[in-house]
Amino acid sequence: MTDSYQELTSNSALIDWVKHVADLCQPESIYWCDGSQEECDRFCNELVEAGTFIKLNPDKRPGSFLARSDPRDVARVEDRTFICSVRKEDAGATNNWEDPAIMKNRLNGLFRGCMEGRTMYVIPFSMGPLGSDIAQIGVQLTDSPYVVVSMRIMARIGSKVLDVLGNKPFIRCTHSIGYPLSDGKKDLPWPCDPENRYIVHYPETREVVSYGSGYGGNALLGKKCVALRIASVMARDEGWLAEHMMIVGVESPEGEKTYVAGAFPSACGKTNLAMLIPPKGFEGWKVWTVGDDIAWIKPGEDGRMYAINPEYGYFGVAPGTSMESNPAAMKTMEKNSIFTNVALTDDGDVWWEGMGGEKPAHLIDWRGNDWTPASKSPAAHPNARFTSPASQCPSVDPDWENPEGVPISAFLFGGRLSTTFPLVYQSRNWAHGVYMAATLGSEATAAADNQAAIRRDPMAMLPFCGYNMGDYWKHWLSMEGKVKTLPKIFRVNWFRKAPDGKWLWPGFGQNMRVLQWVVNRVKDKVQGHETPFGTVPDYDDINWEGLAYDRATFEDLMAIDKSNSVREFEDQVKLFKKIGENLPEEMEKQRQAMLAELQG
Ligand code: SAT
Ligand code: MN
Repeated sequence: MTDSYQELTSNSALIDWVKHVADLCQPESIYWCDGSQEECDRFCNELVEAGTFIKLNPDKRPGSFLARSDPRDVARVEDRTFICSVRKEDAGATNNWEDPAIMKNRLNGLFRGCMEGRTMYVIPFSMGPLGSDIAQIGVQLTDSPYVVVSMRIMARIGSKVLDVLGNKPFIRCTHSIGYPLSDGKKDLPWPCDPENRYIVHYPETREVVSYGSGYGGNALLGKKCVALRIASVMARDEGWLAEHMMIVGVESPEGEKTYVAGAFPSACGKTNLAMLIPPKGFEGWKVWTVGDDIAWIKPGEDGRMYAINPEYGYFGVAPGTSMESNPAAMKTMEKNSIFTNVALTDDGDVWWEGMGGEKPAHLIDWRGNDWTPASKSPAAHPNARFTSPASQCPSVDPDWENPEGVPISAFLFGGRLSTTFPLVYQSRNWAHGVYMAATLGSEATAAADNQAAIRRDPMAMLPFCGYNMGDYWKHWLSMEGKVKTLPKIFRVNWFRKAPDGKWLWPGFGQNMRVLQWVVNRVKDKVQGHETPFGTVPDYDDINWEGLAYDRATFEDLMAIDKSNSVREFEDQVKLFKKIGENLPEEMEKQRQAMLAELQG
């Protein structure tokens, strides 16, 4: 056995680790993935035979499949996600922590014999273009073929990764669905162990161990586990940023391209922004997609920050995605895609709520039951997903695989806020911008008193920062000393409402008007004016061609209400208290300055 491994790789640490995990998990066989199309087709056929996959109608959706998960395994499980740093303080107040020795012991118990009767797949993967200085190599061991074919879309996998890896160290990712086929036990279409799920990170040794779930970020370990939680720790140690950000290139009719990266908590239209189609009035403009979810950003030799998208595909929320809201996403998933927990049409295609058009008269819902428009429950699960190759995106940036990355000129941070926050404002300086990003959040519920409670989600990284949140903010602040030309920082809010509850801003493609202002600010082409929040556009600074939007509505959209704002800045104390001892002094200084501005 060992001999044949040595034909695949000379990396003896990798071979030893694979053998060690196999000894523990007792799989029936071990399979090293080469990443080829032939291999993928074979696994997809096996998944169809096992009942995990339904092959979609090849005339409608070539090369595509539908999977229905166990209804108990439908999303990331944050309460079962742990950062097991050596010191508890290094995980901080916003992460679950357990002593690594205790956790390893517990997981060893769960993993013992957990792959009996199954194949253990070895998936070498590269987050980032193969061979890029910014890329990182990991190896995932898993007993789920669904994970293998999904990872092949989401990351660059297979033999070519082993060639680049050589004898170098790699990020160890161990995954099991936790459903051994011992004593002739029958398999299920979606085997899992929802009672015992664990998503565990050991930041010091750059390891991930995941048990019991086959879904999304719980199981495709290159994504949130490696590219955010582990990478954020590497970034801290090495002086770069691993962020939960989309990346776009905004191209003017003159062909000038400005790259912008943006962080948004969930349900803020991040994917739509990443694939924005400029509206009427922006003829000759183009928005190019570099990434929809994650950005790794490093200082370049010219003193600017360069970003890559470490992923190879999109794992997007299907419900709400339509030809109106996001035509580029719809085109991306026309073929070679895996759909999970969407509904199946009678002609073998997919459907979900918010897809547009008429509701089909009959569907099979995400649980496998008959569904009609009279049914009470949704046909697709609200967290149903499409998994599609980024290369199929019609707006994919020609430089999306550039190993050097693309130069970032601006960072956007945006929550979903119905009051208080204007459409857009720019920070006064770097530290002020970091403070604006750290206090980011979305409204938790619509409240009666005109100001709902804000669920804070610093930099949209709350579930993804692999270390102490206070130290993470310090790391962001420290960039000022290290990077010559830092991106400018902006807060945006597409979701402000009038007192009568109507949206003040149309959003979607119209957000282009804001992107253009951001680009103009970065290039010093417009001034705007100062407010207690930061620099805001004047009405005449925005291109209104193609949109009837009057001055009075714009004033409402941009208005800064003193009492609401004071309440906001006072409310931020709760988050700062939670961060505790590791809170950088600068944060409280910024908060006090904002209050003073408002009250002055
Ligand atoms: O399931 S993922 O973590 O990949 C997506 C998400 O929940 O944000
Ligand atoms: Mn995300």
